[in-house]
Amino acid sequence: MKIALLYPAVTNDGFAVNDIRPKTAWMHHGLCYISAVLKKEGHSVSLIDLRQLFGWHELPGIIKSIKPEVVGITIMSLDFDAAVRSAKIIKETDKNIKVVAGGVHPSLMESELADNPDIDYIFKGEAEITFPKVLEDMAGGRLPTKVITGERPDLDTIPFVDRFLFKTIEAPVVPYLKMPFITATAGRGCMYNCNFCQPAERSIFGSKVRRLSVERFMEELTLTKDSIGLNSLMIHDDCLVEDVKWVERFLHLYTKDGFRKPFVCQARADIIVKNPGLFKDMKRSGLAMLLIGFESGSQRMLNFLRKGTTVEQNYKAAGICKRLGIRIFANFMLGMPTETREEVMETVNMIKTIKPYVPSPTFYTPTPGSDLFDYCIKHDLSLIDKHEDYKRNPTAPKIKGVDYEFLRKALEETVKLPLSVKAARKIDRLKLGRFNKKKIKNYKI
Ligand code: B12
Repeated sequence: MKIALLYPAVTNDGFAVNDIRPKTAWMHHGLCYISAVLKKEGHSVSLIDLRQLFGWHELPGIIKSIKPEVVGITIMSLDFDAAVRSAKIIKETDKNIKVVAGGVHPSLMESELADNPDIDYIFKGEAEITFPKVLEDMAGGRLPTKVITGERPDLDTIPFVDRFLFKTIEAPVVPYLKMPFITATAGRGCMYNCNFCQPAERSIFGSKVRRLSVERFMEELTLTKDSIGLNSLMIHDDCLVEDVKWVERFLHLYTKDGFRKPFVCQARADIIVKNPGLFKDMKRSGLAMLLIGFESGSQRMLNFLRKGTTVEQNYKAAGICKRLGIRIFANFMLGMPTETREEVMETVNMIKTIKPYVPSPTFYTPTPGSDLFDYCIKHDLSLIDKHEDYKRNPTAPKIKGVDYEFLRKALEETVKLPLSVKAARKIDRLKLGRFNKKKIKNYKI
């Protein structure tokens, strides 16, 4: 069959601007996995990446030129409006095209799409096993039920992600990482229970974290290195380091196979404090930066968030990273329900003390499917009335009763970086600038 996969992520990124289509943008791993299985089954797959369009006016022409029988749209909560607008345009262009909505938002908020006449099927959960069967049914004239739930695959048995689906080049998360930079997922799910996320992740990926075997993951990296090149790597998993044995084996093979390329991944403060030796080994094998969910400098708030870490661990973990020379990308939130001004300032002081290479603040945003989202609804606290407000950037107010003027001022203090960090970032930017000019023109995908 002729399938088009549509990535509607223009809420954050916007359409192409200034008459230039973006050359760099990250790929969507969910769509790339789907593309890989569908191609393996013999389907023809194309991508409609809305970020590459100059505006909505281009979409009908693209649909007419591809002439897909099915369009699969992936939807994060913030991109809901762009996704349903795309579905409407697709149906107006050709009402015979079947539209399937999948991804995080349809998996968690099926009811918001149930009555939408432009969405034929709502796909919940993972797609690799079930979506091809749905297409087979459609091709054979058997109509699937409107709501479909995907079976969870054994990750070692599915094809590698299709790294050629997206035409953009992935740009490094921070300038000092060299291109070709690639993103990868080694597993799915998260064993922790933070209330700002769970049980959403469990309901999509199950309660048990599944990871590729290290051997299979290395096979994927080797293939990537040989086909598009690999000079730095970001592993997207929610918490890669939760499985210490997996990481140890990974380090062993990663260095043995001669990679030693800088990589970054996410971590938690408690794991760093409990396993400093692991992080020393990671640094030796190329770990360049850790994205750490510090979340708050207030113990009461960490408990309220069910984070399972302590403020003391936050400080200690930062100290360990500093000693090992691992840059810190610090994720933290302000404006949670019940948070006091003093607690906000505890977070500000923590970040000022940690002095991360990248301070990454968010205004707490209740996201569907999480217990804290339900709490906000129950207590009538949510100010979110448009899907686009699900973006977590510290811009728009999210929670009733929170003094956002105060938060903005508090935030200004956390992003005032010390001179040493500013200088390091400037040098990194200069290095990247030189690299871009030299290499990007010759970079073929
Ligand atoms: C990597 C990542 C990113 C990366 C890259 C995103 C990308 N383009 O892939 C970056 C850093 C850019 C990012 C940004 C954001 N992210 Co993010 N991100 C993730 C993360 C950690 C991994 C995503 C992933 O690759 N998963 C693995 C793949 C295989 O799973 P998948 O994409 O869900 O796809 C499978 C199924 O869902 C399904 N499926 C998906 N699409 C479709 C479509 C069809 C047709 C079908 C049939 C099936 C199907 O099949 C796929 C294969 O089995 C997830 C957490 C997580 N564990 O998933 C958060 C997550 C998706 N992000 C989240 C958020 C909130 C954001 C931001 C909004 C944050 C912000 N800045 O405000 C932005 C928005 C980005 C945008 N749309 O513009 C939330 C989404 C919550 C929600 N309800 O929408 C998550 C769930 C984190 C969380 N627990 O809160 N993110």
